[in-house]
Amino acid sequence: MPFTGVRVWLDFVTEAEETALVAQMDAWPWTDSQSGRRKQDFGPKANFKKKKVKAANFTGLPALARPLIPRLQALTADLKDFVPVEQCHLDYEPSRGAAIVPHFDDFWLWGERLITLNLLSTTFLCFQLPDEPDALEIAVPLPPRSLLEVKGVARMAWHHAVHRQDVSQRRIAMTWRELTPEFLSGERQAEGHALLDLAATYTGLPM
Ligand SMILES: O=C(O)CCC(=O)C(=O)O
Repeated sequence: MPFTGVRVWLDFVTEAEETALVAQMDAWPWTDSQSGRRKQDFGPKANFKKKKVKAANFTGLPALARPLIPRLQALTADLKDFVPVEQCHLDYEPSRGAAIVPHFDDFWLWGERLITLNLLSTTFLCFQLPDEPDALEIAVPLPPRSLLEVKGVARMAWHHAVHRQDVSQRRIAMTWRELTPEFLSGERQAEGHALLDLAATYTGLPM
């Protein structure tokens, strides 16, 4: 199995921007999540098993993302049409043993490209094949303030994880997800476009 589809850009934000982003996040409540993580979500509420999605309490992406989205769209010609409909903040602290187990992100609602801004400390996003997790692991280093894109084979065929031992200091991941073609131009485009309009208000608060 080839390993392609991962790119990392260093220094996507400055140290001053990082400090301001984290201060803004910490001014909002964090919600306890699985495996010692805490989270803040800005996005539609989805039932992945029943394939149902609704805006529910979604009030848009947060204002802090407004300058970052055009910046990431300008990184490559390929990212020009990346329009996020969800932003999720995950807070990892070593004292809570925070981690995320190997998994795929959903394929029905979330599109091919996952984009993550890594804040505060270095960690590794580790990739392994679901059928042979012990055979090989590819650890992608993520320095603070770097931006990661996962797409293609890395997104579709490889599980990704953050291991507990790779969280040595507080670390925050800010992840943006796009919609699948079904919601952009296919059968469910009316639903998809309503969610995109909401996302683009940049008036969101964590749900
Ligand atoms: O913390 C990370 O960088 C990965 C997060 C992740 O895998 C997810 O949100 O599905």
